[in-house]
Amino acid sequence: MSHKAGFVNIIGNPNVGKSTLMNAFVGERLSIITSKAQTTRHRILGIVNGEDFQVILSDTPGIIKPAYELQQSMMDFVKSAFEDADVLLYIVELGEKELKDESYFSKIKNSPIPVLLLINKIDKGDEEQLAKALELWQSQLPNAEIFAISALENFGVAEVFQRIIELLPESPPFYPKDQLTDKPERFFVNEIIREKILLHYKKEIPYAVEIDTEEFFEDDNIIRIRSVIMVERETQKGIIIGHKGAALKRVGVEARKDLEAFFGKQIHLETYVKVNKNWRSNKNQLRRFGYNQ
Ligand code: GDP
Ligand code: K
Ligand code: MG
Repeated sequence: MSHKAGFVNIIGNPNVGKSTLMNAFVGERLSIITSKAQTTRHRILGIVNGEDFQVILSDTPGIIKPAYELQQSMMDFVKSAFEDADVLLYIVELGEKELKDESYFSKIKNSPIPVLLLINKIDKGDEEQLAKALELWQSQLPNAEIFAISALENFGVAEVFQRIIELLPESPPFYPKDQLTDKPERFFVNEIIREKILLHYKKEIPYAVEIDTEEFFEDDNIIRIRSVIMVERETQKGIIIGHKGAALKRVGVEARKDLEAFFGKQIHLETYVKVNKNWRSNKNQLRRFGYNQ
């Protein structure tokens, strides 16, 4: 029997729905999703296995102009998304005009690999808006195949997936057929906690936070986890903890619920907050948190 396998890279502006789409393909919450830009910091692989195919999707941070070292390293993940792909999924949302960084746009335009342009969030608009968007993108990217989808409502997603499989080369699988992602368990713990921080704290706080899971110990019926919430300044530590510890407690309770759903096991989660001055600008620190490839 013939077998197809290959790499599919998902790119686009912040907040257009890249992580939502990846999760819709994989059927699991691999990538954290919030309405804030820069939710996704790393490149994450999601693997979809069938009897005669293996689709390896990679979710990337949205395209931004780097302002500090962490952002620079996030953009390196985006750059690598142009390499080694068999299919490129370029996501825009209904009403979006153009890519914020033009150099990427010309890369997509001149891409030697097939580009599927996905107009996402069509649940939010009407037919007139969609017709306008189709016209705009057909003229902007004449080489791309265009699909209208709603990643959130799982509309049109199966059609895109079907087309991806058609475009993949004949190849044996690259990963074991029971593997879902390339990231270790601790990575998902960090991400689930970071999602709660993004949801519950304002302004710059989430961007000053990194999570480091120091302990992940799996027993027969429970997983014991200890994670550090790293901030840059003493004042941020106080904000994270909150009045009588209430804010941190909420993060812990919500993260534990999600962790139990993710791992399908009872979770004991311990979190504490530590100040690590200027970790975002420190190359060694960033490497430790997995940002340098
Ligand atoms: P990313 O930054 O490109 O990875 O975008 P996310 O997947 O994190 O999604 C950003 C926001 O858009 C979240 O609030 C999602 O729930 C929302 N979103 C994603 N896809 C859709 C969609 O098809 N329809 C609507 N209405 N919202 C969506
Ligand atoms: K986002
Ligand atoms: Mg994302």
